[in-house]
Amino acid sequence: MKSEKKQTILIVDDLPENIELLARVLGDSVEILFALSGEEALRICKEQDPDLLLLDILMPGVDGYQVLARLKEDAQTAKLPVIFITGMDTQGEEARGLEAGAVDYITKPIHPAVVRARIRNHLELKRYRDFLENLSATDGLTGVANRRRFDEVLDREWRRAARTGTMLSMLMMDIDCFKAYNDRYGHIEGDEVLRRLATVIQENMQRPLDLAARYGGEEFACILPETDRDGALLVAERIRTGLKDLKIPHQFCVADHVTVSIGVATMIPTPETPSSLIVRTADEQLYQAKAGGKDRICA
Ligand code: GH3
Ligand code: MG
Ligand code: MG
Ligand code: MG
Repeated sequence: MKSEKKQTILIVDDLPENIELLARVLGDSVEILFALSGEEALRICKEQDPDLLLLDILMPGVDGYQVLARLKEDAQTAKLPVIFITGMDTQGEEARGLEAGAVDYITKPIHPAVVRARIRNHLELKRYRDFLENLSATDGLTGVANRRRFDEVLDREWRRAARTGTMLSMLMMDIDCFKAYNDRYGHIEGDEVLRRLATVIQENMQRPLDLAARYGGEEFACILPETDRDGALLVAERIRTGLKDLKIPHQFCVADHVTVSIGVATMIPTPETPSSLIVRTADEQLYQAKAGGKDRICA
């Protein structure tokens, strides 16, 4: 696997000495976070998205089983791998822990070499899962999100904006006269144009929640949560000029260079309307931009 980024383990135990012992066993090949209670653990899981949780069962307040159950209830944390590390060493307890959804069950006192090996194996699985998830959501040619990921994120952001009553914007972009470009310069050069536009788009989206995706062949889309019409127009204009300023020669279009037309849609979603409404609206605006002469933005 390529990714060399250190993985993060959250150790949860009401006794600091247990945390220290485990941290020593793990060494510095991983980032370590810790929590002294179930409540704190749940908060850190939401905020920091660790790769693996080492979870004590018996703790005052929210115990390990409750932590696991609550993680499973929340889509954001449901898939986080949890290993119980506990003094409860009967087979009945072990079965209960694994049935509750823990990926492993380790009893105290721990054997450092065994614990280290088990954790390493689970981290390896997590790394591979992340790799596959990322692969299945990424467009192979340009590296931006693919259509599947776009649909997922749009749906999530649509529902979130409906809940909070905030504005959601999107851009639909389509390269101008791209068929002619391929015909004149070849598909390899055409692919390079798609990559360069993807880079321009990514460079011009600044907020962490913004998403750039390849919507179809030579069509890209951006989801801009909590962004009003003016904000969306600003992003669109930066992308339009950003591509044009690359001055990629194109003899057979409106300018002498490769250009893009962009449709902008902004709305406050309601729970009754489907998220496809914003796509349709952006599409209509894109059509207007094409009809108006291309290399422009309509909103
Ligand atoms: P318009 O200005 O109205 O958008 O015209 P257009 O020629 O760009 O639009 P049209 O939809 O007729 O053609 C889109 C072209 O995009 C057709 C296809 O050759 C090209 N295309 C789609 N996907 C890819 C791809 O992955 N690589 C390359 N090189 N070209 C692609
Ligand atoms: Mg305890
Ligand atoms: Mg098209
Ligand atoms: Mg086109």
